[in-house]
Amino acid sequence: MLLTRLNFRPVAVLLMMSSLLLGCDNQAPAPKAAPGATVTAAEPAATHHAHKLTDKFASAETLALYNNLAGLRGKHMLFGHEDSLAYGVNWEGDLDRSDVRDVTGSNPALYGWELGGLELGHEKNLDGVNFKQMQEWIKAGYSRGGVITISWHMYSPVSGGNSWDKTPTVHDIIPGGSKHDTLKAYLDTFVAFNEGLAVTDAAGKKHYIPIIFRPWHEHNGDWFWWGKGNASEQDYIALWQFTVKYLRDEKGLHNLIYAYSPDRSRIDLAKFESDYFFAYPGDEYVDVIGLDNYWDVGHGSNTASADEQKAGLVASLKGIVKIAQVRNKIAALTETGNNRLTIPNFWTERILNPILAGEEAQQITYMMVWRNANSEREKSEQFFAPYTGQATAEDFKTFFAHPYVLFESELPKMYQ
Ligand code: BMA
Repeated sequence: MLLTRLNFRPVAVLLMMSSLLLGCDNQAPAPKAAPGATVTAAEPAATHHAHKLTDKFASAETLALYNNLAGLRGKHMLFGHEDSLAYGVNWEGDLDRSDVRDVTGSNPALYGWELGGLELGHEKNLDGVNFKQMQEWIKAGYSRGGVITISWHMYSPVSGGNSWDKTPTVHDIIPGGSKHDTLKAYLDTFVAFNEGLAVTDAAGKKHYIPIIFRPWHEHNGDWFWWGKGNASEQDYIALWQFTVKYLRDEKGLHNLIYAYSPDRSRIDLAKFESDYFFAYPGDEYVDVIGLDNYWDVGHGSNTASADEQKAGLVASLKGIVKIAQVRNKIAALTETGNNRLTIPNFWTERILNPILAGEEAQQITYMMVWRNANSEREKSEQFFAPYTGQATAEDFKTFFAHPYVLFESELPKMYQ
């Protein structure tokens, strides 16, 4: 409507164009194209200037995604699920199925995928997901308008152990370290994976699927080799900054939105900000002010009452929303969930109602629950989204039906 009116007003159009140009952060030299890497869209999207990404050459689609997420603040939150299309609690091998869709009729709005094992040249990730198939699922989700986020439980380049192996590693893989080249080679496997995420739109333009990239997560916990106690704060920051600079500036990846995600269980709410900023890489290297919070939603080791936990969830979300607001970034509950969903009415009682109770917590842009492990193959019960017949399935439908919560079938266009 507005644009149509402006079309008949040349002066208004000129004014609009000049303010867009003035607003353009396009003074820096063109990005260095990586050898062999086909890089699209060096120019920032002309129509979106509300927010800046750490990558000033982010592709138009990537910037649009970020700004569209920002635009939903306070009105909607995307619901996400890890490995949603790959397997479910009672099924595996279907190429187009999801426990979330079995229950609600829609796929999640956000798909989480995990790279652990890619760096070793494995065909499948640490949870048995085939990487080629993962690329297909990523493309399928994107083509339906869904949003993609990727994490990486990387094996240690020093010990060869998995990410829970606490062998000190970080100091050796940052610039100047004896295993720095191994880190580069590991990151190169993601560059190659990303090459498989190029798509051509209806107009014949090639671009890369925007990805919310969430490396080195939960670093304030001590359970990963990049975590507190296993790496110094300074080395962690160097690792994060190198990762961004390498992928963005050296390899020319311009489809990444960088998400930082400490763990709530190691944050004291009384000093939220100082704890949250433990080893923070800096505003120039972070786009999403994230938080992994299993603690306040029924974590087995949390002895606080349900009401105290709800208050903790709200306070922690307020904390990230405030941090994001000051920095003109977006906040997100990057991981959450109640393993095996033993809490009655979990979705409304422990997630939706607390988030909607005040104005601040509801400014988060997305939440994601972790995976529904296939119980037969993994010989374990681990799931965070309900499956058909699961005790919280009905409550999940109520959650799904609430206008605040967006699933894939309800998403507005996120890439324009
Ligand atoms: C963990 C668990 C593990 C899994 C890992 C990586 O939290 O789900 O079973 O291997 O994430 O996805």
